[in-house]
Amino acid sequence: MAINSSTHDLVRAVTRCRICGGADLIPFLDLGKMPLVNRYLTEDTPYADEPRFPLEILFCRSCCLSQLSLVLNPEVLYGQYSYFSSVSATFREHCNRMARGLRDTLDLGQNDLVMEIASNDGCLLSQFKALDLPVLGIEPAGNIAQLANDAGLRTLNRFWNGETAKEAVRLAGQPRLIVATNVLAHVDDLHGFLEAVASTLRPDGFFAFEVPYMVHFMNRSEFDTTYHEHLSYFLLRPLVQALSANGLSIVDVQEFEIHGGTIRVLSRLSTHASPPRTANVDRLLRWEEELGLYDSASYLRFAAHVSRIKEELTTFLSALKGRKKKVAAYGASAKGNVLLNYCGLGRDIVDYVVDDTPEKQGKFYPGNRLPVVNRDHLRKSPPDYLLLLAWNFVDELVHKTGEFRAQGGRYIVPIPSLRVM
Ligand code: JHZ
Ligand code: ZN
Repeated sequence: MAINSSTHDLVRAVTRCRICGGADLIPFLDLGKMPLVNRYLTEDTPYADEPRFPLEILFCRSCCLSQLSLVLNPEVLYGQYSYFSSVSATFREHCNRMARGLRDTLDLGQNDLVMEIASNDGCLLSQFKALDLPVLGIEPAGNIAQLANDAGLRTLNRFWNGETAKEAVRLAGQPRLIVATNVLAHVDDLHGFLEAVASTLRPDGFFAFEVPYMVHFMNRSEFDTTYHEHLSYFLLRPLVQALSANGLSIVDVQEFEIHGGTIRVLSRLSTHASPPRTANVDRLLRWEEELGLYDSASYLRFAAHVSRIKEELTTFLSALKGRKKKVAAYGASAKGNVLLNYCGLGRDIVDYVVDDTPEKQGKFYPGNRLPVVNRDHLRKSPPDYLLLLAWNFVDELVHKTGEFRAQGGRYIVPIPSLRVM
């Protein structure tokens, strides 16, 4: 879908909390007007086709859910998508462990269907399939669903909702496990989404999902993970409330380092007699409270900290340019573009962004219009410094750029705070 009429891109302004319905929403982080950071441009994309929208987070004082102040049209954001989960070896490994872990914990067998919501290119689903479990993917991006189907992973090209759920059951039967990684934050109608999950699961079924954890967003200054796709920023407390409102009970929660700090929540139907939730659940809830994250004052301090990060990074990069140093970036992540646009960093500072995703190469970052190129550029036009925009994959990126490093190249890691290596 073309993006040229900004009124049709905007669905609504948020005036009530998407979980509790409360209207006591406190704005705490305003990143200004931001383009759609996952909508890569071609050289001749007119500026008029590059709309910008306010990017601001609100904190709900009733249920503690942080959420964007506006909602954009999901068809515009996800009809075609340029993020392919399988590009990162670190994430592929994470998916491999997740599939084996859930298979073992839930004792999944050949009659237990695994359904994945927003299955992307099948990075996780292929791991379940490799364990001989029947699988079905649901993925709204046409280009990505096609790719998964071509790879032999049966995938419905749909957004997840009650209708899709019925269609999925007609096609493949009721799932014993529904998985969803990095998608709950993208969903406006969270209750509709969870209700459809609860009505689809087998009575002995489980719903396991992963979301970036708001504790780390705050503690590690991950403000650049704020973009128009990420409608919600989750603590465990509002998640427990949303699950329970839709007939689901939390069983366990685990923490992982992936994507800057993620929680995996395991839940099941509240009607199904189950053992009490693990101690992890209460430990994290206590932690959130001790950190002051149920109190809006903590959030108001955060914005000042974000301004300092901007100040430090831009001062450092300007000084490098003053010394005629060449700077490039690695990892054309969505968050990387938020960082660049928020800090006002453009082609005068950063020459290009390397990314291994073929669909991003040859395109341009929205906003600053930095060219996205393949890894060969590091050799053809080597920079002195490489800004790691996918700071969540630092080890993998450093590992991949051995030649750059061997020739004296240095890395700049911007988050949680400026680090040069
Ligand atoms: P990455 C993603 O956001 C996607 P993004 C999504 N919006 C979400 O919710 C969050 O994660 C949690 C590239 N790369 O994952 C691939 C290489 O080129 O940090 C990506 O373009 N080579 C659904 O986009 C980018 O970097 C590599 O070796 O903010 C990473 O993007 C590796 C490791 C990555 O986040
Ligand atoms: Zn709320």
